[in-house]
Amino acid sequence: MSTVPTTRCAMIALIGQPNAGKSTLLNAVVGARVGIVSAKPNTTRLLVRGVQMLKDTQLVWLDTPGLTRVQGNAKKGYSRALMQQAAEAMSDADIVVLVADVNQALRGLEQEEAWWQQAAQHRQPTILVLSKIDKLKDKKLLLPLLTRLQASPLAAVVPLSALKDVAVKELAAAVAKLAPEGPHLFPAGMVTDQPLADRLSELTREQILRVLQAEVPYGITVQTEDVAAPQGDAPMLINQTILVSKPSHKAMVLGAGGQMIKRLGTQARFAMQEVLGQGLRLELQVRLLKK
Ligand SMILES: Nc1nc2c(ncn2[C@@H]2O[C@H](COP(=O)(O)OP(=O)(O)OP(=O)(O)O)[C@@H](O)[C@H]2O)c(=O)[nH]1
Ligand SMILES: [Mg+2]
Repeated sequence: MSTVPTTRCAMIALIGQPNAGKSTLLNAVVGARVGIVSAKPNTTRLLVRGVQMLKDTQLVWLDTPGLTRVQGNAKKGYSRALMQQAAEAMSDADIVVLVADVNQALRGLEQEEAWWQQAAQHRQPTILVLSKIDKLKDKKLLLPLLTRLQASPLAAVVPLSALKDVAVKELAAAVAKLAPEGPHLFPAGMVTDQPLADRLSELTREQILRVLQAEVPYGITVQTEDVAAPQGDAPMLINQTILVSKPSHKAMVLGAGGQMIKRLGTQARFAMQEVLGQGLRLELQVRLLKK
């Protein structure tokens, strides 16, 4: 009698406040730049999927836009935001991973713990990630919290640093243990199902978020117009348009004497080269959206 090898597959939703480190964690587990990362809140706008293989288990991580806490009624605000922004990821997921910046959580612990307890009541197993532990000076502060959480319905609590690659493997192992049996959803070797053009647009938007002043990037969209394969000695050529909504933003994206767009272009090109594993030329133009 022949035995059919069992495979496992899980969809995992990464949920948490803006800036908690969800996209950094996604990139760390997948081992590639799949989601874009910046120090500004609300960097991620769309659902992004990243795929990780652990032996026979395929883990499909769903990165979501951060949830905004509504001032004055944290619980209500959280659940409303969950409904609106992360509902899709949550309903698709077999496992939910809540990501909370440990340094922030320790500042408003009562509210946070109430939310974690509530979130752990969902039908799927829920793991809590306490992120950015590299920034936590006094690690002893974690102990009473971890002890209290042992009594919660959370499937696991994992303190980690995605940036310094501390305990990221432990998280993946904890998740893999909960993965149900099932066929793999993505072919071997695929790290994301995001179309290449969108991924390249996001890499440029990432640089805009990192470099430009606070309010400017939020009104900006990047469109990939063309991706042309290398020809002879000429490398791959990518052409993108940065769409801005205000004339003042156009001036800021261009910078004095075109210095800013040159800098953005160089940095975005480096990121694209890393993702694509080859040299390329990037052409950027800025266009003002007509009202
Ligand atoms: N020190 C430290 N910083 C981190 C870590 N993980 C993320 N960060 C930083 O936190 C900031 C936000 O990271 P993101 O990964 O974009 O956070 P996010 O939760 O995806 O944010 P949104 O997409 O806005 O919801 C960036 O400046 C990251 O470099 C970590 O483990 N340690
Ligand atoms: Mg993000």
